[in-house]
Amino acid sequence: MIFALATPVGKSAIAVIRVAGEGCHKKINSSLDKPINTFGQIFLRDLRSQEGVLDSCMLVFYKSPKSYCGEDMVEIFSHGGLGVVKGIVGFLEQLGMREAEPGEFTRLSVANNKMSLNEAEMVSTLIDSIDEHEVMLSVAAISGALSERVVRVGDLIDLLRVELESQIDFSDEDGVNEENIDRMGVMCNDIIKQLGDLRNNSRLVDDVGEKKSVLLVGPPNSGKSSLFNSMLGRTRSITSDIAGTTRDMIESEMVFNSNKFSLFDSAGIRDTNDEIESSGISLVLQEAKNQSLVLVVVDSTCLDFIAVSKKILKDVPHIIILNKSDLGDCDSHPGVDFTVSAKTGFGVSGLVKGVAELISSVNQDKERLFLINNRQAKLIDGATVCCVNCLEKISIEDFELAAEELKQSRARLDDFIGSKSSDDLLGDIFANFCIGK
Ligand SMILES: Nc1nc2c(ncn2[C@@H]2O[C@H](COP(=O)(O)OP(=O)(O)OP(=O)(O)O)[C@@H](O)[C@H]2O)c(=O)[nH]1
Ligand SMILES: [Mg+2]
Repeated sequence: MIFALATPVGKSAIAVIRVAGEGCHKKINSSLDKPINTFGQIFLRDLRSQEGVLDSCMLVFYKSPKSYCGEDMVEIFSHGGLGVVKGIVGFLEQLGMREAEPGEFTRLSVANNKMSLNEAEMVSTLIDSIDEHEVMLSVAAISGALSERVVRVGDLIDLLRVELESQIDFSDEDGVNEENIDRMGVMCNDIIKQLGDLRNNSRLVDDVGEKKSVLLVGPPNSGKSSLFNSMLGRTRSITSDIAGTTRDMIESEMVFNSNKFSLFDSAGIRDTNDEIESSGISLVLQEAKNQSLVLVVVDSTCLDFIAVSKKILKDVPHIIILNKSDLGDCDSHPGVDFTVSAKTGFGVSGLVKGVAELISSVNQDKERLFLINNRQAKLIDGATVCCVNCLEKISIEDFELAAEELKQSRARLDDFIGSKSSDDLLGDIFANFCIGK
């Protein structure tokens, strides 16, 4: 029997402790003021050790196979204090249970055929997701649609293998039938196309969980730091009328309508012969290339900077902001996207909204249906290469090698779903999970 704290360690309103394994219902029931004999419903009970009541908790019993991991399970919702949780954990150990390893519940779920390996991997991606779109994609990846597609391609591979094997058996006797070769070519091409579609419809998990970043750049004194503070709604960066006030990059986190991003204030960019300063400036420009979005801040004294920055930032998503509208010059200038005043707050809320919208659309290919990780992408790519090789072998009528390539391709799809995965591979994958999942 295993147990794990499923919520983070720390003071909180409630904590969730999961227990799994044969006999766990009986063990827990013997420690309750009144036993629970109904599954999938929540009950309020006192959990007692020999010393006395540990906590008054809510409990749900799950009967195998109808549980997250497919085994008998109990979920205990206790008060979230460190003392309470420590007491319950110690008590479960006394009952002979051991603490689960990271991802052990999900691993059991794969072993018990509750989910495929690729779906299990997406459970940890879902937990790492920080925006709604990522959540949507990872939930879809867990739901099984992708696994079904992969299984279907696997079935097509099996069909082609049967055809190929029969060619190997018969070609000696009757010679090669051109029609059969054509048909096998069509089948193989179809498999290659389906694998290609899968890959093109998938977004790589790499950037999931990575926070988006927004950088303010502009000439000295244009009001970058003032705007930075105004967007945050508090003073975080020092401002002054002395050019060159900001020296280092300053970061602050912003959340707007569930969009979370890091906002950076930077040193002013100016033409300079000073070596140290110019290397600082090229650092800012280099940084600018790695941002999700760059906000170029100018005022009416430095409108030339608009053309310069547009040239430098041509491959980076950016917007041009004309600051200090309160000084009177808020005529529309070509290339300006937002006119604001950091001093009076004019236009700042509209700017924040615009930035949040742009951020949530950057790098978000809404067309993509599936989310895959590097391991899964490599397997699909590998399976495709094998099929391309197979097609070539079919064309030169080397059916034995063609069948071998297909076997390799099939093995990769099996690894994708985890139907025949080794313990080592499973160990590596689940080591990255959180405890309690
Ligand atoms: N009137 C007016 N003054 C502003 C506005 N925004 C900033 N300022 C003033 O402009 C000066 C420079 O502002 P900062 O925010 O320090 O400018 P910065 O771009 O961060 O400057 P560096 O860090 O030196 O590159 C300060 O005196 C600010 O009070 C604005 O919207 N209107
Ligand atoms: Mg500044």
